Amino acid sequence: KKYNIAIVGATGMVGRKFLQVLEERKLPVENYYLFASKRSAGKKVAFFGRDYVVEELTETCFDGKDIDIALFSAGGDTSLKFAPVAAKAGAVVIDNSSAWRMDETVPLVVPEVNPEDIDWNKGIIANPNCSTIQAMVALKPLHDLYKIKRVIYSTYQAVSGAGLGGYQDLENGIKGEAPKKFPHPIFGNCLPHIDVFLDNGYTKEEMKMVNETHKILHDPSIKVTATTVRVPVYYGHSESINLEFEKPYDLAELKAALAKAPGIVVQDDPQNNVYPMAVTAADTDPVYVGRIRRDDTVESGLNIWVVADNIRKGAATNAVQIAEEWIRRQNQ
Ligand code: A2P
Ligand code: 11C
Repeated sequence: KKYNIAIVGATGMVGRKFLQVLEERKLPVENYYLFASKRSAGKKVAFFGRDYVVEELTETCFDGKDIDIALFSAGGDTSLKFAPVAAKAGAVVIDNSSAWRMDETVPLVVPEVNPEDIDWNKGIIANPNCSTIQAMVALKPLHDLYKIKRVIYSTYQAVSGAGLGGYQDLENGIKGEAPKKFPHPIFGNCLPHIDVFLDNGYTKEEMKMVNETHKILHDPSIKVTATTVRVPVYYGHSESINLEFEKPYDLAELKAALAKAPGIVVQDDPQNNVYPMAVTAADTDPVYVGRIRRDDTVESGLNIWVVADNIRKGAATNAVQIAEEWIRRQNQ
């Protein structure tokens, strides 16, 4: 069988990366349909060597198209309103926004970690936040072996995570212009502020990391805390992750487990200056793990450094991998 795929938000930053990733990975596809707002209706987008005309997203735009999979990245409000419309029209929606992630009827999936959750979808599958996705790929093999008791995330997140506006704030900031997207300059600076501040003093980004970790690992007992920071990097989120395990571990065995886990590339040769970096992770799909070392301040502690491209594995690639896994499960 060949499938019909819709891309909603096809003109956006993540939407365009959806198209690039779909071109790279060979999915069994009959037809593609591209949707965006009224502003883009009629625009032509080059895709698979031909021009696709962008259609306006409306209540009836999916009718009669027999769409099997709808990849959404058009903002939370658009997803809230239109994901159910696409699902009702018969598609499985893979939604990149935060709108549905914590809904109990919606699975939140990283294909290397919890692909089985795809099976209980009721028409919508959520793609996690970028900073959560890369952490989950790294933590899953360790949680399986040693059971994580506590996690401390400290992130160093690229401006592209905030969309085109974030990207431009860095680009224009270098030229001395004032920021428009961020409340302070990002060039030459670090902002301990991603998304909005909540009543508990944490940002929404920090609480996404806490809540999504519990949901994806199916374990609300893990103690999780986070500080998320915007840094002057274009692409690639970096994360210092401090872990405490229930069980003792052997460091060589732990490194070997990471090296053979799906989706991970270990880069850990500090003597030769080899460790994950945003500039080498940018525009690639793996999650890179390095600086793997014991934290001796607790019984069974570990520090790792985890880097991935936030627009690829953090968004488009993970969503397309969910689509691939959904197709695989349809044909089992
Ligand atoms: P458009 O280009 O027509 O505005 P980004 O995350 O880079 O800002 O991109 C957002 C994507 O979501 C774009 O493709 C944008 O389309 C689309 N989008 C935003 N609002 C809507 C809406 N109300 N209906 C449909 N698509 C929307
Ligand atoms: C950032 N993580 O880097 C955010 C962007 O919930 O999908 C992704 C927001 C989300 O700013």
